Amino acid sequence: MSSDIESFAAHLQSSQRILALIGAGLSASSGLPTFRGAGGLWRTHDATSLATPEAFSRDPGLVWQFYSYRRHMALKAQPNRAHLALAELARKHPAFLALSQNVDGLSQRAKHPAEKLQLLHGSLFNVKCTSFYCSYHGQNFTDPIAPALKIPLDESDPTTKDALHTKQDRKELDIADAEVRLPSVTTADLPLCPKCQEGLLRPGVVWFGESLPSKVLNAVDSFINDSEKIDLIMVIGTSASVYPAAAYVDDAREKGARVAVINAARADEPAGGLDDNDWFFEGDAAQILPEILK
Ligand code: BJW
Repeated sequence: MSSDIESFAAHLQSSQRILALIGAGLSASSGLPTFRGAGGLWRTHDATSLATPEAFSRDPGLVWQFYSYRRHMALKAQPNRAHLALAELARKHPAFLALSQNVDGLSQRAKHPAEKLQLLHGSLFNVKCTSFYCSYHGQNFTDPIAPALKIPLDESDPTTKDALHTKQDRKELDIADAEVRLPSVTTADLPLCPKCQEGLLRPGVVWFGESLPSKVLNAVDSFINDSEKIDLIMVIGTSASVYPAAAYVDDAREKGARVAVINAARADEPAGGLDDNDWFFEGDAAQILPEILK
């Protein structure tokens, strides 16, 4: 295992088919929390425990508050230098595909070409109807998606009451903090399907136990299996602990790919471990990617 930028750059240069498996660490320096480790708690809830159909059935109000908060944070965040570097690689390389587990929309806002980006776990800005009888799927960027999900202003902060401060300047309550009171939300306050007007809308993300979109699975399968060889897979800012995403690392290896891991923590290497032939670049993806991709 090496951390030699020159040998990586030479391999990148000669690579004909390249994959990148992307995770939450890519957006960490844009200020968005990861799922596991420090920052993986939303109030008292493990973030992954809210990402299940069971959690939504049990308490749709709480789950919508979690997702509405994340939509708000993602819209306020900016793509960082790693999103931009990957988008540039995607624009200039004819056979590059990014497999993103992220739902925050930052790669799209960095102008990553849509045909070279597969969203494995959906998007915070997709919504779908939960009614068995309705097939509505749509996009929705309205923040908040329903008035009751608006994040309250911090009334104890002087800017809130100061008429000279614009709306944007005013400080909001940090509802991710368990010490801050969460406004009560009932099912009647939650967004309804615009098509059938009856079913509750839910976030268009892939929760545990749900299948990834078949269109996405087919596109990834074609990229990996329609050719004899993959030259390189970059594994960026992900714990590579969620399937089927994590299995793409081994699939690419089986097609001959060399593996380059870019991660803030050396302990978070892909499940099968690293080979002598792999690279590991330890640190912030937003700093490392622009350096190794230039
Ligand atoms: C930095 C950094 C910086 C930080 N710079 N790095 C095979 C074996 C075992 C189990 C299964 C299996 N196949 C399927 C399963 C079940 C399950 C699964 O994988 N379970 C595991 C827990 C074992 N998978 C599923 O249920 C999937 N569905 C499926 O397979 O359907 C068919 C089926 C169903 C049932 C049974 C069998 C088959 C669906 C998975 C959906 C995952 N959904 C979530 C939520 C999405 C919506 C949302 O965002 O809320 O996706 S969970 C969560 O984890 C989210 C993420 O995309 C995903 C991965 O997390 P990620 O991105 O890797 O984040 P972290 O926090 O884990 O890691 C961040 C990394 O960044 C760390 O390494 C840091 O060190 C690093 N870092 N700062 C660089 N600045």
